[in-house]
Amino acid sequence: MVNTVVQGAKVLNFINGEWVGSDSGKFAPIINPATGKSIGEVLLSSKEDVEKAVSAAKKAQKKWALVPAPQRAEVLYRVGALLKERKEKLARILTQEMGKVLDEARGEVQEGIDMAFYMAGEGRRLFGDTTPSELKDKFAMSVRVPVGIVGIITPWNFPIAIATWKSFPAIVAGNAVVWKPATETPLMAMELVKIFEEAGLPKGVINLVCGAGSTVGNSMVEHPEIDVISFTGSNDVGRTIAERCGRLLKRVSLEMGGKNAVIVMDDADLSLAVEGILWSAFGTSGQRCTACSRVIVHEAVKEQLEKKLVAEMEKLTLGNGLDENVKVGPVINQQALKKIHEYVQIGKAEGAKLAAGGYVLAEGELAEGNYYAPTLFTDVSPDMRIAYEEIFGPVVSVIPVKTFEEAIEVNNSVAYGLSSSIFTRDINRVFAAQRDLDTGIVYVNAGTTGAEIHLPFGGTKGTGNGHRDSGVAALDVFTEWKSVYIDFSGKLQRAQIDVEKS
Ligand code: UN1
Repeated sequence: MVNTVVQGAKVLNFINGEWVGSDSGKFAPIINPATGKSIGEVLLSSKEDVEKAVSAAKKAQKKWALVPAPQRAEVLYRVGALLKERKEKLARILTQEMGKVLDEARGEVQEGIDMAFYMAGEGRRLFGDTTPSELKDKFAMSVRVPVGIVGIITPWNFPIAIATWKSFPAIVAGNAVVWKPATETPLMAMELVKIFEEAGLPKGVINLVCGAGSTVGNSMVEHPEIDVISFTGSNDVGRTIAERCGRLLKRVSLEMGGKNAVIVMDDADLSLAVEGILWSAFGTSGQRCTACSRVIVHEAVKEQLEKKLVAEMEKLTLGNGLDENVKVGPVINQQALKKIHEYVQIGKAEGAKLAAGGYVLAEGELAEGNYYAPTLFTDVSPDMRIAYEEIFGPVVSVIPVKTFEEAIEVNNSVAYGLSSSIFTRDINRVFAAQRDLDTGIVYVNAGTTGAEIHLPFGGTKGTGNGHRDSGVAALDVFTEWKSVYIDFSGKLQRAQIDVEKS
């Protein structure tokens, strides 16, 4: 049993292969959300630190791009092996830093391991296309080339998995990376960077610049030598980044959350639906972009479903995620706790019925952490704010509907489009739903969470801007297409003009 207790950790920047401080001389505490206690501190960088990281990345990238891709992939295989070896230790640090329960922390590290081996395999593919030319004795192909320097900005809710979704494809494709992790979760960033270091990634290919607020992020977005920004985080920040990148003609990939629904039809296996809802709504305390925060239920099974749900919710144990019996951990910080509680007041004022939860755990040991009781609202209508705004906490709204068509319509009525799910045994509804649900991810007879790393991850509408993390699709963010024409006719052939003569 690995029993890592984190205390007094200090996270610095990693620039050009060295762990370094900043002239800012400032640090912020890292707080364990389960206890409210500081477990370390993280450097707060300045614009100059971003400059240093970019110049290191620039130098390193030129050489890295010339390393054959199968050799670049060897580093990722080693990263994958180290992640696997350290899975338990990393999961324990992750639980203490972010709060999610151990099983989920293990699952998150597993996503990183899977991503490492999957993207390492890409080192022997990175497929391009060959295409016939219009002209005789002319060869045409399109190849993927690295974009150059990639800026990645990652959130606290999946501090290691999302970092691997972004950095692994960027690195295997021949880019260098400047990475700003979330202020709340720099320990996982430090651990991943150490693994890159041990795996033999040349210096400067990955650079870590820690910070809080917008200083580091803004400097990255505005930096003329950072070619792409890949961001996962809040809608407000994402939109600001998109505006700035738009002005600079900088490619930007955004993933900004969801208002994901589970649809339960009248022919559903209700016990299975309840399990699916519990797992996807209260796992990670509802702090996943993919978390279920709406249940759209056919009126014929509404009462039965609600009863079962409330009964099962009462069994959920809240507490420190290091305890294997705990099912729901804390939320990330006091600010989040406050926001969740405010939404609960909004729901009540809007006339929704509070069927379970709705309070902060304010007594005993739990009062020291940021614990919110799993909460269920019933009799919610789609026009209430709790039904269409992202709460990012353990709060679910049950919305009754009369038909399958109405269920689809309600699902699609929100401004987000990340994930959705339907529980039904009707094969025709299954096919119609996978076509008509307008989200980037659709589940049938499963909750809204649990995306696998070899499929594209992302969504429609306010969730993003059309790009995808994960899967081969991620390479579209981190590569340029180059079209190459090789004429071996020995004469000047003029495309479009000489076609008939050739
Ligand atoms: C996120 O919340 O941003 O599908 C990522 C899931 C996880 C990843 C979630 N595999 O729930």
